[in-house]
Amino acid sequence: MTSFDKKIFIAGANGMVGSSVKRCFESAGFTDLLTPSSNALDLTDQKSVDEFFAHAEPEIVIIAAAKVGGILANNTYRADFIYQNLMIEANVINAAFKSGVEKLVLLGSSCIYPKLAVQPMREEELLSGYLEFTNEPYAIAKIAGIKLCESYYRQHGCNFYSLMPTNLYGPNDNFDLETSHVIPALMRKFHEAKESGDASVTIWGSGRPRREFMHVDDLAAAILFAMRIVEAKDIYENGISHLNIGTGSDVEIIEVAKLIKDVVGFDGEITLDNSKPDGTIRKLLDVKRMHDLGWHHKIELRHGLEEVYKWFLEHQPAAKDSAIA
Ligand code: GFB
Repeated sequence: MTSFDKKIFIAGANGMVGSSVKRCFESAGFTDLLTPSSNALDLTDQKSVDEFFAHAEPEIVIIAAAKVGGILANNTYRADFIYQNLMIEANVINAAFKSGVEKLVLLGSSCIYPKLAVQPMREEELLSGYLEFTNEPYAIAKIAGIKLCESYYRQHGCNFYSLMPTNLYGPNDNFDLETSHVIPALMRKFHEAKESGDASVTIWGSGRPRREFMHVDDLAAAILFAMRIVEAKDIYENGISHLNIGTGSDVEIIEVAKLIKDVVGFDGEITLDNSKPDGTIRKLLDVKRMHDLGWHHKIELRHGLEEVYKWFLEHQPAAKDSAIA
């Protein structure tokens, strides 16, 4: 069992994932959390990262820092997504190795799997086919991160491994309409349409793709669970390179749109903008391994959406102006 006085560095502690990890670890009783802001520590700068590790000497590292965004942001800012994510992962993982960190957990995304992967996607599907074009740069960077952890384990015996969450939503999400993921975008669109009495709200694509959505607090609980009981050797010696974290069920985008419309209380129509990309038609994770270990998600979609809408109402307009985490 991880003792409560371990010095834990949460990289990206101000983002949606990192802030949830911080809340979760604090309420579990961990007292020595290092949570520098991105202004205080630029993770894309190797020298700054090396100096931080030499000075702060964290014992455990959770990499929740990443350049993230929805389908359009991934497709548009392709260079930023691959460059920044590669730099963050390489700098933090190498610094963790050099300073003798006991355990490191890197977070990725279900978009690491091939576009046409067998559904639900088992961990073994990694690198079995070509990627979805819209998020290929981000996915390549995250696959590089997985392989960095695995390589530091295989060459140096480091206790470093990766967890791959499904599509996430939650408080502190990015509500910018161009760069956000679908849930915050639709929540804001339906809310603003309700406020201004609009007759309809337009959603991107055909509405037919399916996505698996998980509340970020379920991910934070999974990270804590894994940090306590999963070692790198449990993963790599079983022939896989990471563990999936998800709910095990998915919905059509049009269904989630109707759900959000209902939660927000918008009475109008939903129209489709087919000029926008659909992305992968389906990406449902197989979460059997985490279930077998004893972890299970707790927050069902409808309830999670209601909670996040409450949060949005309390935090707007600041939420609307939030930048990419
Ligand atoms: O959430 P989203 O941007 O992420 O889009 P992805 C999911 C689906 O919702 C796509 C549709 O089919 C979108 O076309 N959609 C409908 C919308 N209306 C909207 C809208 O107003 N905004 C947005 N953003 N989507 C990202 C990847 O893919 O998901 C990343 O690009 C990462 O690499 C992340 O893996 C979790 O699931 O398509």
